[in-house]
Amino acid sequence: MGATRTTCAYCGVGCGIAAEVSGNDDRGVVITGDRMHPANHGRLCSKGTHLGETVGLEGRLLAPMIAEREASWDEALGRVADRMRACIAEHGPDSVALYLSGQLLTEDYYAANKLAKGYVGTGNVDTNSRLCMASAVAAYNRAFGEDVVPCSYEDLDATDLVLLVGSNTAWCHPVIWQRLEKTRERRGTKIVVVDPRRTETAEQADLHVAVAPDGDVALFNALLADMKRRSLVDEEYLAAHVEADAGFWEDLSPESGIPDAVFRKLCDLVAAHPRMLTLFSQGANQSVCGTDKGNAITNFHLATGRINRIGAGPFSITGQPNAMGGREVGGLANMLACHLGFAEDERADVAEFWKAPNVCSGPGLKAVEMFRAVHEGRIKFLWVMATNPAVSLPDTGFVREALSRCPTVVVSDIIADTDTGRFAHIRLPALGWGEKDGTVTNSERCISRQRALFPPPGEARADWKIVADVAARMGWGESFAWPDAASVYREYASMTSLAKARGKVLNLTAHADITAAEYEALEPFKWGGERPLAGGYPTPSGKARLVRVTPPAPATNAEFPLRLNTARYRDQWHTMTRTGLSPALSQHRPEPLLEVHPADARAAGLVDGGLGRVETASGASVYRVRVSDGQRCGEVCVPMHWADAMAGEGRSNRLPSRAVDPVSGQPGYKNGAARVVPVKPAWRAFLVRRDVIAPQGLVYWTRARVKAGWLYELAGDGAIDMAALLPAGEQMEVADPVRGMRRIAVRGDDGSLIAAAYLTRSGELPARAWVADQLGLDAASAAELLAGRPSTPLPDRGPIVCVCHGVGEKDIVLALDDGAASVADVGGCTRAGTNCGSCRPAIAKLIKVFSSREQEAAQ
Ligand SMILES: Nc1nc2c(c(=O)[nH]1)N[C@H]1C(S)=C(S)[C@@H](COP(=O)(O)OP(=O)(O)OC[C@H]3O[C@@H](n4cnc5c(=O)[nH]c(N)nc54)[C@H](O)[C@@H]3O)O[C@H]1N2
Ligand SMILES: Nc1nc2c(c(=O)[nH]1)N[C@H]1C(S)=C(S)[C@@H](COP(=O)(O)OP(=O)(O)OC[C@H]3O[C@@H](n4cnc5c(=O)[nH]c(N)nc54)[C@H](O)[C@@H]3O)O[C@H]1N2
Ligand code: SF4
Ligand SMILES: [Mo]
Repeated sequence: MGATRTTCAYCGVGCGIAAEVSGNDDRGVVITGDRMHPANHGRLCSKGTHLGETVGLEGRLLAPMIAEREASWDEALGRVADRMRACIAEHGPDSVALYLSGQLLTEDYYAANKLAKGYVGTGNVDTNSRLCMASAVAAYNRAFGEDVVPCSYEDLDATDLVLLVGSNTAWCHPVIWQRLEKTRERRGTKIVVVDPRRTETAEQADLHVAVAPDGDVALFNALLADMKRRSLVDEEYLAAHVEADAGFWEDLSPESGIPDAVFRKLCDLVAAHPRMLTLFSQGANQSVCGTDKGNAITNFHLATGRINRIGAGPFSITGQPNAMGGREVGGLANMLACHLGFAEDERADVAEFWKAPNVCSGPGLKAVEMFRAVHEGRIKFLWVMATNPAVSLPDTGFVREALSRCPTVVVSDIIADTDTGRFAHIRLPALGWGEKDGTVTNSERCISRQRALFPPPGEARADWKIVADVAARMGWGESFAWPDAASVYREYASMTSLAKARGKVLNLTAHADITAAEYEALEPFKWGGERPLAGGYPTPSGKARLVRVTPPAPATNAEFPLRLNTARYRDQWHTMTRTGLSPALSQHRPEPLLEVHPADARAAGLVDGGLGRVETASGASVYRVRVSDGQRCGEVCVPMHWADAMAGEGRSNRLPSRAVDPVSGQPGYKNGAARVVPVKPAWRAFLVRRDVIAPQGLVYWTRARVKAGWLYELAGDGAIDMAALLPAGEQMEVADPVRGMRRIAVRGDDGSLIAAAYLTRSGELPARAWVADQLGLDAASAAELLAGRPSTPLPDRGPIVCVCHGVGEKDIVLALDDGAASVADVGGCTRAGTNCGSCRPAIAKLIKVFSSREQEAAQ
């Protein structure tokens, strides 16, 4: 069978994939980059490359569930419709809410939006994109009059200066990063990273601006003030295409908030390179002043005329594979549909198009407010699709209280046990990546197809189909009678005529009559083209707007003196429901780390490799401490990924407050108030075992996927109940009561290792990798297992850097010792970095550290 061309399941880069299915029963699939796809031209990062490891049926939800019992679709759909109907009758349509996701396909989004806003009559449809790029959307709307990204990926190839603002591009949009690296090689493009942390992206930059948290508005205002002083404002462009808020120029403060020398360097770079692109992401958006940040950036580009030209513009890079599709169909609570709002004529046109009896009267509640309304009992029916709010919303203590109070929680997911699913009354099994069929829109407005590779597993159905089935039960079947995804897409494309008629850029009417065969063969294409705003701005005056924005006052808090940042890891995706199943992806960061500056660590008594608790006004969570001078003093950072399904601690959204940006409603995840305290458990242990357990009563535990099972890190006080941790089988044991050491290995009936636990109260624990590799094997002797290492010692490879070829940090240092001097040399010696390339920034960093050590040694 030939390869199927589809699109990656993960980030908003939207890489094309060629997938070759190797057999129908084991769902084996060989993944390669699609050379024909304009987003990646064949490149893939570590997550895309290892997609094949996450398409198995492990952990899948394969049948509808009512509470803990399997139900037929008939019963489950009937139950959902009955509850929804009763809720509307008793409490009105606004008591119903849908919480959607940028991981739905456009067709799913369209169907859900139509059901809620047109038929139920509730505006309470919002999406996790509220947590992601609502601020960028609001900024674009304020500046351009429509949510239109004015750039495209071609600009990455043709730019001379790139500012990466609040973006760890090398980890979160790796293929964009690789494209920028190529441009840098070719044109000498300069890269500036604006981020409080020295990330792997910042390590590679020509200039790292370690801005204070939320210092971006001040920085961009000062930058523009400096350009004005240098007469580099484009007066001609301003006169023709832009209007400024009253007092805009007078208010522009020259105070950059960063050290003068760094600011001067930045200004000189910016002055010298008119072909300048600003990519911004969560460090900009996830802030209580995120919309202002977006406008500070956009103001800069408008005022200097660095927009609508090749290689220039303010480019919001999106997170999820279909964050953009949701924005287009109207999945955000403050839009009706297809870039239309709630004006009388817009509502009337939508009602007519949908033949909808019940178009909602105005905007609904945005995500954080939506859950507040659930908490207060104003929303009584909540349907969550393709998102895990019990982990990903801020202040999950509150969110979980809300979920547990809600009379009806419906969850559509692909995974059986998610933190949110634990609160559901009804769970509906959805088709996942590789099974579903439809379209997604990436960061550059490029629409491409996701195509099915496997037949639907179990009872799972497409998300749009589940929505249509519920609509039918509600008596609205005729308007939801799509036979296939192509029909949904056709209806949506045709509906964009309403946007077109209003002079908006969004326009897919060319596809209003697309046939099923054409849809099947659909090639990636960009709505709006390369430079969608070059012909004028979709505002009444045709001009864009310079929005007056002023920097926020610095936040201080005596009780919680540190600033708390939350971020992503290179090889994990969000709440880990899928990437957490991949042994390769779990090697990079097997545990959630609390990154802290050496001075703050010293002051708090935290030690590298120990445990530390972060406390805020909302909650507390425990992490493995990583002391790092990549953090600014006074700031700590934790990952967003760990959920209760994966760990007993490290769930970071216990910590943030529910404060949001006043314009966009996006939470300020990246600048909270916190303090840290050391955690000193009486004992530490690790455990490998074939299956999943959830230990109780510990100070800390996490699990990470290894080839034949799971690796658990554990810590606790008082006695440890080994029996509760280990399965039945033939046990071997050593103990040293003086040092509080105990080691137990368990073999199954066939002699293979099914579990092993290593405990200490004061000493060291063995290295994890070899022990984890023995799971499921019967090769090692009892003595070796209890020693935790083979009798002929293997070289210690250090932490794994390249997950594709399993190359460790120490392997790379050896290659450097042998004379390797570049990332390419290291690749030649060790193969590290030669497959997906996601680890190349890490290798470059090792080279830098190594050569500076060599220099020191030489002096
Ligand atoms: N590996 C991986 N890739 C992903 C995802 C994933 O889960 N894993 N998720 C995808 C999704 S949905 C998204 S939204 C994107 C997110 O992609 P990114 O935005 O790159 O990811 P984050 O790590 O959340 O945040 C980026 C940086 O913002 C910085 N920051 C914090 N506060 C400030 C500030 O005040 N100013 C500035 N300038 N910077 C600040 C943080 O230190 C952090 O390094 O990634 C996508 N890609
Ligand atoms: N502290 C902190 N919190 C954050 C962030 C941060 O930077 N810091 N970032 C925020 C951002 S930008 C984002 S985008 C969110 C992401 O947060 P979430 O959306 O909550 O995270 P995911 O783990 O991607 O959840 C997707 C869920 O959908 C399921 N799923 C996957 N595919 C399908 C499908 O096809 N159909 C259905 N029905 N289900 C499916 C998955 O199993 C999973 O349970 O987190 C936000 N939360
Ligand atoms: S950059 Fe990686 S995660 Fe993002 S779409 Fe491409 S392959 Fe997938
Ligand atoms: Mo996101």
